[in-house]
Amino acid sequence: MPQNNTTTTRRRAVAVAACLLALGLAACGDDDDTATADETTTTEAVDTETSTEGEIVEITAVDWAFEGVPESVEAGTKLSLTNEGDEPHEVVAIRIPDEETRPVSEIVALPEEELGAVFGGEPEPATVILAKTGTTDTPGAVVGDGTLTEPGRYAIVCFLPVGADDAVLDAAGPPESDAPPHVSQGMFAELTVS
Ligand SMILES: [Cu+2]
Repeated sequence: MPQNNTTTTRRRAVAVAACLLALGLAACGDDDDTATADETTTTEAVDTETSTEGEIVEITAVDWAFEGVPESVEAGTKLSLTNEGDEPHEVVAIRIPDEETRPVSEIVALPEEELGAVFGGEPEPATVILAKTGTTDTPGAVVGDGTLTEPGRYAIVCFLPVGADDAVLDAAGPPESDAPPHVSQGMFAELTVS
């Protein structure tokens, strides 16, 4: 595994964590180009990955909701994101602390400061997968590789701003937008890893 990939992943995770705490800003842009290199390998490498890691669950994004999210999956399951909407979408998968029992639908509606309390102030997504319109996993995973390894409840959320186009996934830095994030339009789901 390339060394600089780890660094980039880490940076991205921190950026996403900051975004989570600033839900209203929806400032979750892709600030690196490393994912582009993965494009050619992700779609065709499915067979080898399933044999070792287990199932791949294909989630579909529309404007603005997730479809095909199972209630629960086994640890080691890998997520894939197909975008059938007219805007770019992302899967941000964040493990919910065990002591938190409220459903995701309540958690995502919390004010920023309470949201910070839920995730201990520094939520680090287990994985983040980006998908431009009309694609599957393009550019793909920018945090982790789409695999959920730790059992528990996960929030599946999209923080991209309403009205954005695919360029936000290529932009350096967060998108400049005052538009509400997709999560505010109902683009969230709950998934249990067992
Ligand atoms: Cu979205």
